[in-house]
Amino acid sequence: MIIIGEKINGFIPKTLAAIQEKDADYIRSIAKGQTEGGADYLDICAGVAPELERETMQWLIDITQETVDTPLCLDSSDPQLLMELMPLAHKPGLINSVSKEEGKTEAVFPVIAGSDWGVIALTCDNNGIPDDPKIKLEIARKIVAEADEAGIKRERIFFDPLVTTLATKQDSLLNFTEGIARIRAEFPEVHFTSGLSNISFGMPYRKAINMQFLCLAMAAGMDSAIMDPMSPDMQATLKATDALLGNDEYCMDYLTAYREGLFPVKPA
Ligand code: THG
Repeated sequence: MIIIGEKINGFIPKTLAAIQEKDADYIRSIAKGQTEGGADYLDICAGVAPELERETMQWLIDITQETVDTPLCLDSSDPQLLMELMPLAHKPGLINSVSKEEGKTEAVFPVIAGSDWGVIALTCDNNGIPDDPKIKLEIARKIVAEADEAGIKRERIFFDPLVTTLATKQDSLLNFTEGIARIRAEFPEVHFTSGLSNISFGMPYRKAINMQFLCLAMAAGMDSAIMDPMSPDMQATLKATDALLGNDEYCMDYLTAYREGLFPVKPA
C-alpha cells in the first residue's frame, strides 16, 4: 500500500488554525508523525481563500521539507499553481490532481512528462462525477491516452475513482469497486487511490465506515489511500488487511507496527 498522509490540509480545523496562527511546530509534528506512521507521501493542501493559497502552500512545503524528507503530494484544484510549486519540492512527488476537466491534463502533463513525478487523476470531467462506472472508464481511457502520448508511464498514474457518500447513495462502495475493476482490466499498470473519509460524510461514528471501506477497497484492488497514518485504528485496519490479502509474509509488517506502538493496544 502506498500511503498518502492527509493531515497537512487546511480543510481540517486544527491544521487551519495552525496555518492562521503560523504555528510551524504543529505542522512539523504532523509531518513527523505521519512519516513515522509510514506515509510514503505527504499531501499538502492549503484550504484557504484563493488569494492566500500560493503563500500558504509555500509555507507548508518549506516547513514540511525542513522536517522530513518524505515526498510531497501537492493538492490544489489550480493546475497552474501546482506547476509553479513543483520546483520547490526537493524530490519528485505526486500532483493532486488532474481530471478530464478543461485545461487540467493540458497544464500538467507536458510539465511532468520529463520527470519522475506521479499524478493523481480523478475520473471526472466538465459534466461532473459520473455515476456510471462505464463512463469513469471512458474518462480513464482519455487520460491514459494523453499520458501515453506525453511519455508518462502508466505506473505513474494514480486513478481516484471518486467514491460518493454512502448516506445518500447506498451503492457507493460497489460503484467505486466496479470503477476499479473496469479500469484495472484495461490498464493493469495504474495505481488506485482514494480519500477514505468521503464515504462516511454525514454519518455517526465515521471511523467504522472508513475502516471497513479501506478493507473492502483494498480487497478490490485499491493499492494507495489518502488517510491519517497517525490514527491507530486506521493503522491496524491497514496492516491487518494487508496481511489477510497475502501481502505480508509471516505477518512481519503487522508485527512490526504492533511493536512500534502504532496500534490501539499496547505491545505486550
Ligand atoms: N481525493 C484526492 N485528493 C483529496 C481527496 C480525495 N484531497 C483532499 C481530501 N480528499 C483528502 N484529505 C482529507 C483530509 C482530512 C479529512 C478528510 C480528507 C478529514 N479529517 C478528519 C477531520 O477533519 O476531522 C480527521 C482527521 C484526523 O483525525 O486527523 O476528514 O478524495 N485525490
